[in-house]
Amino acid sequence: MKVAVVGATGLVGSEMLTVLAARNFPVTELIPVASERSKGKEITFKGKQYKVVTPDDAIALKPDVALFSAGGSMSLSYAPKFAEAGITVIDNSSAWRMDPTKKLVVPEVNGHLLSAEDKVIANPNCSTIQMVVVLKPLHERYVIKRVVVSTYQSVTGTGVKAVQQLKDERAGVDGEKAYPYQIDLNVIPQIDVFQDNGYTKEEMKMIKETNKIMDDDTIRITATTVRIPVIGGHSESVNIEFANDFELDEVRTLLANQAGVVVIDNPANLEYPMPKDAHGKDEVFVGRIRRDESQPNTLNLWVVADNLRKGAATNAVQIAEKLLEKGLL
Ligand code: A2P
Ligand code: 11C
Repeated sequence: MKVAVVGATGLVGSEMLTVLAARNFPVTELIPVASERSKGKEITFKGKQYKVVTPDDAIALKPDVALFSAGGSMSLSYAPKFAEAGITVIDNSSAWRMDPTKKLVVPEVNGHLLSAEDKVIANPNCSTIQMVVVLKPLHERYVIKRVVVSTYQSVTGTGVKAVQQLKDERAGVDGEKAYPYQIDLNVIPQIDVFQDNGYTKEEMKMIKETNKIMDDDTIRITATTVRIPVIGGHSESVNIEFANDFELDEVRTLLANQAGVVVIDNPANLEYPMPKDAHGKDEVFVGRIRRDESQPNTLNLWVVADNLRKGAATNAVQIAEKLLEKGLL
C-alpha cells in the first residue's frame, strides 16, 4: 500500500506514523504531506527517510489511501481532489462528519457499513470515539434512552501550541497562548467555540456524532466538555439511562468482551483508568462501573483513552485496516 499522511508534521499526523508502524500496516511507500513551508523536510518511518511533499505533489504520486489530519479547511478543499484521483481519504477533521453522504466510522461500532462507494470516510471527534465504543454493547443489550457525559480533556486535543502553553506555564515562561486563560492549575469549561444554544461546538459534536455513529437519533445526549491540565488522554464521566434493567456483573462482562475495550475496575485495590496509564495505548479503558442509585436502570462509568491514539490516529488506521480486510483498498 502506498500511504499518504496529510499533516504528517502535526501532532495527530506524527501519531498516525507511529500507529501505522506499530500495527504493521502494510506500507510499501509512505508519502508524508504537509504545507509548502515543510516541503523537503525529512520524516523517518520504519528506519527509512521520506521527504515531505505538498498536497498537489501527493495527488500526482497516486497513493492508495490518504490519512488526513491537517485541519478542516484543508480537508474541505483537498479531500474531494484526492477522491477524484481515485485515492481513498480517511479524514480526521470535522469537515465531512455530518455530511449525510459520508460515513462516520468507528470500526468496532459501524465498520461493517464500509463499502466501495466510500471514497471520503470521516473519523469522529476523539471524545465521541471513546464513548461510543463503550456505549455500543450496552445499547445492544439494554437499549440506551439517555446519556449525560462530562469530559476532562487533555491539552493534546488542541495541538502543539496548547502543550507548549502548559509546559511554559509550569516553567514560569511567558509564551504564546492557545487558551484564553491559564491552563496549569486550572480547569476551563470551554472546548471550541460557543454555539447559539449555549453549548460549545465540542459538546454538540459529542451529541450529533454519537447519534450518527450509533445510527439512532432516539438516544438523548447532553454533554459538558472541559479542558484540564493533562497530557495523556481524555477522561469521561458517563451516566447512562437504559430502557431495561441490568446486572452489574453482566455489564462488566459485556464491556470486557467488547473489542477495543479494557475494563480496569477494582476499587478495593484503588484500580481505575487514568490518562497517565492510557497514554500511548490503542484501547479504551473503563472503570468505576456502578449503579446510579438515584433512579432506575441507570449506570455510571468512567472512560479514558489516549485522544491522539484511539481518539484520532488509531481509529483512522483501523478504518484503513477494515477497508483492507474487506478488499476495498
Ligand atoms: P506544517 O507543519 O507544514 O504547518 P497540528 O494540528 O498539530 O497543528 O498540525 C497540522 C498539520 O497540518 C501539520 O502537519 C501542518 O503542516 C499541516 N497543514 C496545515 N495546513 C496545511 C496545508 N494548507 N497543506 C498541507 N498541510 C497543512
Ligand atoms: C479537543 N476534541 O480535545 C478536540 C480535538 O473535531 O477532531 C479534536 C477536534 C475534532 O480539543
